[in-house]
Amino acid sequence: MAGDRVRRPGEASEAGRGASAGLGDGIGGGLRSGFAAVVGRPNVGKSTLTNALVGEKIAITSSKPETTRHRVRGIIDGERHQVVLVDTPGLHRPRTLLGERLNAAVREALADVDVAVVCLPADQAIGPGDRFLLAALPPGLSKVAAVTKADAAPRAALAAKLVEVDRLADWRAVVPVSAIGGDGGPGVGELAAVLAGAMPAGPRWYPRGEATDEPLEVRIAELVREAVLEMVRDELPHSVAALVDEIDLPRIRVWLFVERDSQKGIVIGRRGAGLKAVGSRARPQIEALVGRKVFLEIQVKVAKEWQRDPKALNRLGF
Ligand SMILES: Nc1nc2c(ncn2[C@@H]2O[C@H](COP(=O)(O)OP(=O)(O)O)[C@@H](O)[C@H]2O)c(=O)[nH]1
Ligand SMILES: [Mg+2]
Repeated sequence: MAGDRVRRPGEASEAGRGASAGLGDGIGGGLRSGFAAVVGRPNVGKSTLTNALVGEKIAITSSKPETTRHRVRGIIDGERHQVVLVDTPGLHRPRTLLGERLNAAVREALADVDVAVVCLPADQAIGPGDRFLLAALPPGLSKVAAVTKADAAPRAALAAKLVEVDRLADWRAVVPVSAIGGDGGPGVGELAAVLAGAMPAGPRWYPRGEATDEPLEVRIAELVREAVLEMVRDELPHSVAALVDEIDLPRIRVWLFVERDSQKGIVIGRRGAGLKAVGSRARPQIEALVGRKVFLEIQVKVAKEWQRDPKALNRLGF
């Protein structure tokens, strides 16, 4: 890192670097490169699959819907290809201004990709949500079906599901994948190869070996939010937002926003036990990310109705 002080999101910083870096080894080299949007209903395994394809945790995951709140880019690098994956929030019927902005983010992510990876879980029926999503894809966009959570369905059910999915749309390929467990998991390598083959001739959009273009502050805030999601249940997950206020290593100050005083109590816990649990879960992952020991200072703030407040949403980066 250039210095130990990192700027806050929104300010110009090294992390804000655009997608134009690394154009050196260009089209002449026979390289295939492009963008693939990972789409699907909430909770179908988009972020887990993105991480498995990239080979590094770049997007947080959880069993709670709406875990992914912004577009996360992950990069698959090969000798002769580069696939930029765009993990998206699930497309759904919006209930709040936050929900509307999440949907807008998905539509924007789809506008100029080369292929859509449509995630359909093997252990759930295809429903109106999936059809809504398929209909919302830009016409003519190349589509690959990832039948996710293949490990969660019995063999016969998986075979029937693959046939059902195959009939649903005009796919470039239908690939069953299981993204949990080490080393990617069954189908992940095959899907990566299909995506590489779907890319047009083009330059390397990102420097080789870069797993994501997510700013460090965002990755840290996300790891803290994931730790909170792990701890809480029910409606609270939707109420939590995290923002890195300052990085002054080894000290990192994070603000956790909740919507009500009662939620503040839940997150902090008895004698701070809740916050302590959040810290011990997130800290090792953050230390691995920055490559040194850190002190996490987490402050819980109540921001009433932040999900419906345009100013608060802007501040949190939505
Ligand atoms: N059994 C199984 N569970 C998975 C798999 N992929 C994801 N999950 C679980 O499904 C839930 C939602 O995953 P996530 O990636 O956050 O879904 P997203 O909302 O579509 O991004 C989490 O609890 C994951 O652990 C998989 O391949 N197999
Ligand atoms: Mg997700």
